[in-house]
Amino acid sequence: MTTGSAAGVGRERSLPDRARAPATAGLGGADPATAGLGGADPATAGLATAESAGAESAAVQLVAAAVGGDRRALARLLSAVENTPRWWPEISAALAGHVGGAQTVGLTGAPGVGKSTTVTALVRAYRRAGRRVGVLAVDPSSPYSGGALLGDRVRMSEHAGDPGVFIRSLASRGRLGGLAAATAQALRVLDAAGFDVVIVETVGVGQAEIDIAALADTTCVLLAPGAGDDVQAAKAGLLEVADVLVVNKADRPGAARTVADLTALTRMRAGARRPAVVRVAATLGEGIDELVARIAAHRRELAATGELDRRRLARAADEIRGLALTALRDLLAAPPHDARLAELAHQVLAGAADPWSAAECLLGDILTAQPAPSR
Ligand SMILES: Nc1nc2c(ncn2[C@@H]2O[C@H](COP(=O)(O)OP(=O)(O)O)[C@@H](O)[C@H]2O)c(=O)[nH]1
Ligand SMILES: [Mg+2]
Repeated sequence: MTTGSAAGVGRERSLPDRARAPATAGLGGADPATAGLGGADPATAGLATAESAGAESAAVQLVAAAVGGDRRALARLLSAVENTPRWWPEISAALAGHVGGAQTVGLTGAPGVGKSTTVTALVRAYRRAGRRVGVLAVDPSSPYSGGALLGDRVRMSEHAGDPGVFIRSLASRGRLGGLAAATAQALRVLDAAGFDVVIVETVGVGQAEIDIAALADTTCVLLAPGAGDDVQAAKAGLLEVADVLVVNKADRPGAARTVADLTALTRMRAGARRPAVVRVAATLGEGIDELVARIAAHRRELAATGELDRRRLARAADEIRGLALTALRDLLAAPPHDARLAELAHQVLAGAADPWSAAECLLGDILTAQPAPSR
């Protein structure tokens, strides 16, 4: 299903509970209360720089345009998210009220296991079902466009010009809270832009990538037959985050063995919910319908058991904690608290204070100097 016109794309999502707040309602564009999180940079006034007083900030305008289906605005918004963390407070304030409607799916696994190929096959399947799909590739080594790997571009070119598909590679430039935080913001942008499904591809090589995988409602961990991939994944903690285990390259020898090994491994998980194990040959499109069905079943189960809300709550709390810690760290490094810190360090060295009471002192100073914004 294609709408043909970019303006129509925001209406395709059929979730009934999706209350679309007016784009400008209650949004804290240039609210000084948000300035603290953005850092002490005078440019924090941010996207609003050239705006006249009382006008909507550029962030609010950009979000409104992206929510309305403007793909160029969406691309610009994602660039702002990627490159300019100090704008996040304004952007995320403007996004509030538009998010929460998308189904998010994470795909992770070792390089070369077939994530991009599987994403492409999933996009095709979701489009056939009339669903609008956003893709975030958090894998600097295999960008979908503008990068080194021609293969990915060629495979994805079948979706070029389809207004129901939006694909974006994310480099690791987000500084405020790191790549996982930048990805969380980008996910929120695609969610607000009305995509029914948002897929995040990330290379499963470290804790940061596992954190990113955990951003999704449903996390698929991909493995390929042989090569001890399953053992590696178990070591990396990847199996722990798997809601669905995908054995890709099932056209290769050893797939049945890998499926059996993984099934045995998941049985050893005491108490925890066991992930489904799905056989896929992404290049041939085999097993993709079953994968789509397993992802949907997992998501239904999450919603039915209340686990979806629990996960989203935990994620929101994590994010707030991360932002608060970052803000606190920034405050510590900035005047006058850095000077106070140096002074306290001298006192500790001279034996006039101990580190614990000095820390309490510093924290007291910060809290009295910067009362928490009340909104
Ligand atoms: N034989 C086989 N090769 C596959 C399959 N899926 C992906 N590949 C190949 O594996 C290579 C890496 O795929 P890619 O999707 O880029 O992996 P990623 O690094 O995990 O994103 C490519 O050459 C694909 O054509 C499959 O199901 N069977
Ligand atoms: Mg890839």
